[in-house]
Amino acid sequence: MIDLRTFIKTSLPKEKLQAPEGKKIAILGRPNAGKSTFINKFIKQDRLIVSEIAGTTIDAISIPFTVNDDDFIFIDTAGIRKGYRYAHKVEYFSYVRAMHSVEECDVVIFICDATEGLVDQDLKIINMICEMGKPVVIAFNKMDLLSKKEKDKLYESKRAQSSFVDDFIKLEISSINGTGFKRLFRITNNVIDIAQKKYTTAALNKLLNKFVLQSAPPSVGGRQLKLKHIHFGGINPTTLIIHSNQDKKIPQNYRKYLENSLREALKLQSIQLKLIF
Ligand SMILES: Nc1nc2c(ncn2[C@@H]2O[C@H](COP(=O)(O)OP(=O)(O)OP(=O)(O)O)[C@@H](O)[C@H]2O)c(=O)[nH]1
Ligand SMILES: [Mg+2]
Repeated sequence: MIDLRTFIKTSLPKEKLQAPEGKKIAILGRPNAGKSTFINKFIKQDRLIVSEIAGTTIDAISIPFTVNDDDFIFIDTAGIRKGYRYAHKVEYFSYVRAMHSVEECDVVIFICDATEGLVDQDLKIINMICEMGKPVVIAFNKMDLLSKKEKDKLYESKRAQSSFVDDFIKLEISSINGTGFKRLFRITNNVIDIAQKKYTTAALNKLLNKFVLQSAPPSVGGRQLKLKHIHFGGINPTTLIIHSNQDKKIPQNYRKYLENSLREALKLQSIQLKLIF
């Protein structure tokens, strides 16, 4: 009788399987938001199990696909529920795998169940992704279930109007119907390009000079604050380093002014920006 080890050895392909290449898009959200449904509909195949029972997906799964000869990979992840830390081992493992997918990816599409709106747990997950420096696009899913009035309410909630949520691109989709997909994909792809952009010192200095002219730096402790130059430090998060004559003493509101001005000029909506003084 052929033993199991020999059977497996002879059945496996001889060449090592190549890991698929392409831009990685991780799909995150709470359980039941419609993450797997979204991917299935997008790639027009029933690759992933979908059900109305929350917690269907328990491991991160990569799905390669191409659009106009460009390679991409969706990473489906398990929904992250409130209280996952204290939950069963399987759920904690699912959470760790989802976060590992964020580490690996170029961008996250955060799927929010629009019938429930943005809840605290959504903001918590988005915040964890931000702390890992990755860009996030928010997609309100299940829009087919919302009335006109409910759609308006989606943006009127306190959370949706917070300055935190304001920093992200928000789009509407229905994963059952496939509506909103083209726009979501085009914008997500664009976000990847901007998030991976490297900036020259010359271009950044030109911007800094403009901002300083628009609003002069204040005096700190009787000394005029001088911003000398700015240079690029890396991506994910987009890191910019500003040199001045009194790095420690730059007032918070002037830091915020520079941050907002840079965000706007470099079109960094949905992209994490880190300023080092
Ligand atoms: N009406 C409507 N239902 C949707 C839509 N997207 C998903 N659903 C339903 O929502 C339920 C959950 O979908 P899933 O794709 O399994 O959700 P998931 O986010 O992958 O969930 P977990 O794997 O548990 O994290 C299923 O019953 C879907 O049919 C949508 O756009 N419209
Ligand atoms: Mg799923």
